[in-house]
Amino acid sequence: MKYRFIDYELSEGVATITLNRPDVLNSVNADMGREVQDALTHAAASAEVRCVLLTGKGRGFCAGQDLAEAAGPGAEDFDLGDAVARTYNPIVRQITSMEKPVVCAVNGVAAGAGANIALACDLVIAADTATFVQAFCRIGLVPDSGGTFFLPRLVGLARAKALAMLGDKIAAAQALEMGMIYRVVPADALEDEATNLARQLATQPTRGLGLIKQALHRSLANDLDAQLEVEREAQAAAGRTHDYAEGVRAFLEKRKPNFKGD
Ligand code: T3D
Repeated sequence: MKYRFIDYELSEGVATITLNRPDVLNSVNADMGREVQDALTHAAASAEVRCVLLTGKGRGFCAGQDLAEAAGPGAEDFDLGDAVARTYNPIVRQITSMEKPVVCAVNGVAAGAGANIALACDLVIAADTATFVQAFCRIGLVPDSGGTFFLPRLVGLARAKALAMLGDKIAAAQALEMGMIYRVVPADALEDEATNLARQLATQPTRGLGLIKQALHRSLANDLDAQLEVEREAQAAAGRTHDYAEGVRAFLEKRKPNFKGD
């Protein structure tokens, strides 16, 4: 697929997906939604890709649904549930089910679905100038894109309710302090820091990282007994990888491992 509203670049094992509608803070129209899904499908399937980096062009990360499109012709007959099913749910499912790490570099405001797509990623690194807004309540909507799932788990129910019902703009430092994101860096260092983080992850045992991600996600719905079984299964699978054999060999030979991702 030829992309109009995103950029896709592969370098050193990292597939960088850049949302590219900067004039409207990278808000998501239907075509951009399809392009992001196509790029994620490609990144998930490609053995060359060992980490995905999601970011935005310009002064925003993503302002959620393109409200001009949502209010366009035929809007009165439009079922927003269909839009969620067609655009946002697939993207969040792709990010969370991908068996490789997904880093999100939040370069500016992340609002509505844009905020929650960021929170669905595995490691969220933000510019110190970035902000997060659960903008949905401001226009009479409900957090989607996994917001009602991730927010209470990340920040607790009390703070999740306040964020979702007040729709306040939260600074990156506050998001970090709440446990919503992983790291905050100076804005002019974000690109380098996020790229280095993604490249570092791309040199790690990809299959093992995928199993870690899957096990941690499954823990959110499991009791301890079920989770111990998830860990047993994951360890069995990790133990069959070439990277595990290489990791142990490198340790015993007192050298750096050369992981291939399989
Ligand atoms: O509808 C469905 O399909 C269901 C799914 C819903 C999922 C959702 O994401 S619902 C939530 C949608 N998003 C929002 O409600 C956020 C709307 N945007 C804002 O509240 C503000 O723009 C921000 C807080 C994000 C940033 O504010 P600020 O002051 O930094 O920038 P700005 O001046 O408001 O925006 C800059 C431009 O981007 C501006 O255009 P202009 O005036 O320069 O021509 C603005 O209209 C445009 N823009 C920003 N967000 C959107 C947008 N255009 C379309 N859709 C947007 N979401």
